[in-house]
Amino acid sequence: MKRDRITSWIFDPQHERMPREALRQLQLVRLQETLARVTERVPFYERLFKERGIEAGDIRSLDDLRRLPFTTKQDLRDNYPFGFFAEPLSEVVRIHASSGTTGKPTPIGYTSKDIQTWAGLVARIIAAAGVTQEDVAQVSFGYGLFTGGLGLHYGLEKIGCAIVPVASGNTPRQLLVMQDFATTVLVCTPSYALYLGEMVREQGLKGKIKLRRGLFGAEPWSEGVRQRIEEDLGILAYDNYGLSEIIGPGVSGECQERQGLHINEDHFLPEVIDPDSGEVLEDGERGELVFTTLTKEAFPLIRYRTRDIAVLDPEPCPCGRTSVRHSRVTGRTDDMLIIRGVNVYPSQIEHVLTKIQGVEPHYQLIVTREGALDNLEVQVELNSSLYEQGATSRLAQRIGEELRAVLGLRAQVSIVAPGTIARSEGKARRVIDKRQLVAESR
Ligand code: DLL
Repeated sequence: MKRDRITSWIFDPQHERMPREALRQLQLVRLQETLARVTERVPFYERLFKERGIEAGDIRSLDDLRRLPFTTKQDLRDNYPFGFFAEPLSEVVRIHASSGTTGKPTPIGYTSKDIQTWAGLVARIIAAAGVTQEDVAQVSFGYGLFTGGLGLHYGLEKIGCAIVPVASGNTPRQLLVMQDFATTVLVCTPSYALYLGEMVREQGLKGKIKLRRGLFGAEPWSEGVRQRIEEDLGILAYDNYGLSEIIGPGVSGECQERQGLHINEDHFLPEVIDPDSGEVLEDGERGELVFTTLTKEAFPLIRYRTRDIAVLDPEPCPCGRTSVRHSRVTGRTDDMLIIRGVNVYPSQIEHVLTKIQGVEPHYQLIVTREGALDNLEVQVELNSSLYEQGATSRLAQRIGEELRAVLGLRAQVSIVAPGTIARSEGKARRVIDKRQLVAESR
């Protein structure tokens, strides 16, 4: 019964505001248990620890974690499909897979307890964003191997929301459901929210919808995109982060302060490392997020390198939660483009574009190579009135100057007609790197 769930959904509420020392103690106990389990049950770890002369009992403090080796995506691939499972398939009740852009997807197993933990952690994040059982939630994430749809679904259900599992795609139907079912919470990728917001604006639907909150994640997005989504849909938008290998959504999310994403630290132990040297960085230094799972049964991972770039902030949050926060994830180490020797993240370009009045947050980056020289083309849309006024060359020049100031790189800016850039229903594909296509076709 829905009424029963209202009181029972709160997941380990004492952990969210636990004094740091007690939280660290809990992490240590859970880490030691996890190490004992993986040494016993995952041949990869058993072998690796043996090679390094490490025994599970050697890890006596959280600082000792640094002695353990990292786990990488390649390790998961090398043990495809089920080599990292710490439980027999008879104990596994669900298998998702990470969205492999190249090659085979990585299967991730969950026991029944993992599924419950996951729902509890997602519910925490949703509640921190101010969603309650009174809400009607439209889940416009894909349901399937991707963890977004079912992950958010189970968390919302735990809170007691009325869920509309519309899944991704079919935008006219999304808009219909939004109006007729009076949905109050939208759950999808920020790029799809941007597209839905554009449709709401263009079709003059804002007065006909009841949305009040948005839970967006699964890809990087900028403050500029947040503002645009909030204006178009009349909502407050919250960022949430996760990755399939670690659990899916539910790793971290923003509270009402929206000053960083609280990590569910009683279940995931975070570190930030220098992606080149592997050295652990101080809090406040930007680097690659690394997570160790502390309670996962079927798919525990030790020091998993996410390739996601962020900064950890241990300062207490005014909301009272004691967990460490991380900054927005601005991109992945493997999203970084190297153009004429300059490192460029697509998120830096988005940041520049969304700050210029009249420029729309719809863009695509096309990288080509002529001879030995790389060329970056930034295709971008203007709002239709500026476009119709023919302000294109003036604005293209201004965008080019601002990009040059930020990136230290000359880019070719092409203003395209409104609506030309493909809109995304899931994770946006912003970069077309034709250099790779040439290399791959050889
Ligand atoms: O995207 C899990 C998820 C679903 C998170 C729904 C939040 C909401 P994967 O498909 O395995 O899992 O992709 C994980 O997506 O390593 C990041 O690069 C990126 N990512 C996820 N959330 C964010 C975010 C899901 N809030 C990969 N900001 C991660 C930036 C994000 N990047």
